Amino acid sequence: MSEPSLRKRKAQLSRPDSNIEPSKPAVTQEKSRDYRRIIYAVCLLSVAAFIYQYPEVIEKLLNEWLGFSEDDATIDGSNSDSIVDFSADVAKQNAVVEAFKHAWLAYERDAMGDDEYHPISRKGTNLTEAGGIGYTVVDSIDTMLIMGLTGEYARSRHWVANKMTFDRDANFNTFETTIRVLGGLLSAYHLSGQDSIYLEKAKELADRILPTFDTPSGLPLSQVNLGLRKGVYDSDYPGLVSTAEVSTIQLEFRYLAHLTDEDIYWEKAEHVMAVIKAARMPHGLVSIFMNAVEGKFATSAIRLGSRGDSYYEYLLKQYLQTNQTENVYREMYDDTMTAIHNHLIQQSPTTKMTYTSELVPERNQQGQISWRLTPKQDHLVCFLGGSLMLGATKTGATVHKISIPPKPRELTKEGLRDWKSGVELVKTCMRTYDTATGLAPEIVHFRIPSDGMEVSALAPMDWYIKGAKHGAPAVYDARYILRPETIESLFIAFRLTGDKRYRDDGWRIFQSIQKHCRVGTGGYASIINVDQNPAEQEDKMETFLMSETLKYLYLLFSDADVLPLDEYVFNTEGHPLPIFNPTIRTGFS
Ligand code: DMJ
Repeated sequence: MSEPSLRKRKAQLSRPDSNIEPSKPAVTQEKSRDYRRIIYAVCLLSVAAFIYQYPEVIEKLLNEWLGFSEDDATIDGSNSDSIVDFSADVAKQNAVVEAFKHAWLAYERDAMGDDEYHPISRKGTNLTEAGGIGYTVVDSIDTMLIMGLTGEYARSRHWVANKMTFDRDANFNTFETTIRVLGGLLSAYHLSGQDSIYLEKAKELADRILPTFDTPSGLPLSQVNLGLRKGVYDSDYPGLVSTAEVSTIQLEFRYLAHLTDEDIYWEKAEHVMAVIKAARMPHGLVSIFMNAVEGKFATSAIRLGSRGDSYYEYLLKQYLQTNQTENVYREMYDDTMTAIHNHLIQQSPTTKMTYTSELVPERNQQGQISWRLTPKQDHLVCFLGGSLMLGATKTGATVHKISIPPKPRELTKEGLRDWKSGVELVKTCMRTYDTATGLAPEIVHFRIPSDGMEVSALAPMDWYIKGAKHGAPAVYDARYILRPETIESLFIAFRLTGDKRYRDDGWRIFQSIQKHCRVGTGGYASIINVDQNPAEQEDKMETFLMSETLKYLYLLFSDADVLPLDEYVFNTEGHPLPIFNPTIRTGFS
């Protein structure tokens, strides 16, 4: 019993008659009963008026009393009944189409068919001495189809049908060739209404890649000699393959298996996932390198950035591509998202920016390994915000059809966790665009108490570009190479919430690209230092500008009926592939 109530009881015991009222005359008693009735009536009327005026408060109290902890409000606190406006912003879409044409027409004029383009020198180059394989052309075709650029599309198709060849005796990166060329061909096949030329080429390319899987573990080698049809070890990392690379080919090979009815494509790619699952490390995260002979993780960093990123991305997308029928991917995804929250997701000390850190292994003199948490985040990680939000509405949903934006009660505890982290990560990525050019650097570091840095212009409150110094040559981390990840997340976030702020953010980035990366004579260049205005350009236009950055911007301003997220998964290079019900079942659990 609590102190005050004990005290009250003692007082009552010491005054035994205190509850007994002196008797009153009958008329007075009648009058006081009338007063009480009036007071009750006034109270009742007030309650009724309050309920009438504020029904939602009563509903909330009732829900709480009934055990529903959450009310019906949407997750961002907005009005759940408001109608989300998904109509296209045509003016902004047209501006993006104009930018695409500015990039494509310059490439077509100066370097048609070459793998890469250098807009300042107005030259093309190939990845190898043996000649090009259509990197830029194939990476751009589906964007032309989506944007309705019929002339550009017809010329590109003609090039694929008449000039493209994979008979090149040279080593190409297995993963890059798969995501850009195989993914591009498959997407073009679907979006063109099944033009068979693309499927023929896709099949030929996949057949040339298949020998890379002939390793003792079944993990594909990093490089492939397309002409000789042979897997090749990367001499920079003897015996090793990168985790993201081996686990980011599955959407492409599975879709090809579905289209051709040839299980071999799926079986080879799926086996990689079984090897990764069997090699699971205790915390559920993955190191960025694996041993191609043993199929085990090599002691190497754990991160969501380079060489790690798309492993996490494809866990979710493999589950989505198969129409959420393959539980093994769902389990791997859920397990991994919990591990990410337990080990990698952090908050900056001052303004509580959510970010992901890296775990770097360090070996002591006795040979024991400990893991150092490093507050470093690649721009590449910015895919994760949108991915977490999308995952929350799929593996974290309690209802079949989730609202836009979701309501808290429509998400599981983990779904809510992932949604909130996703929203926060998108905000963080946007804040890394707060630079002199309005463009984000390749790599940011977040402040931690032990960094011993003063707060200054170059080391502000929460994040900074490591090694950047006024007047000194720009560091590698300070570049912006036309990367798409933040825009990709903005696109997904907009589709899942209808929140206009995501469109506004995307528009801001687009305007900065226009201002600093656009080359007057045609094309777009990377910039060397995001904190230098006017920016110095670098003579390289990455192919993902046309396959991802401009495509996601266009889709951000499109009507939500264009490539709906319930019907498509985008491969890691931005190539949309349709979701389907698989006839081949996954053979591991
Ligand atoms: C793209 O080639 C792909 O998105 C890949 O997964 C990682 N990086 C680039 C774009 O930044």
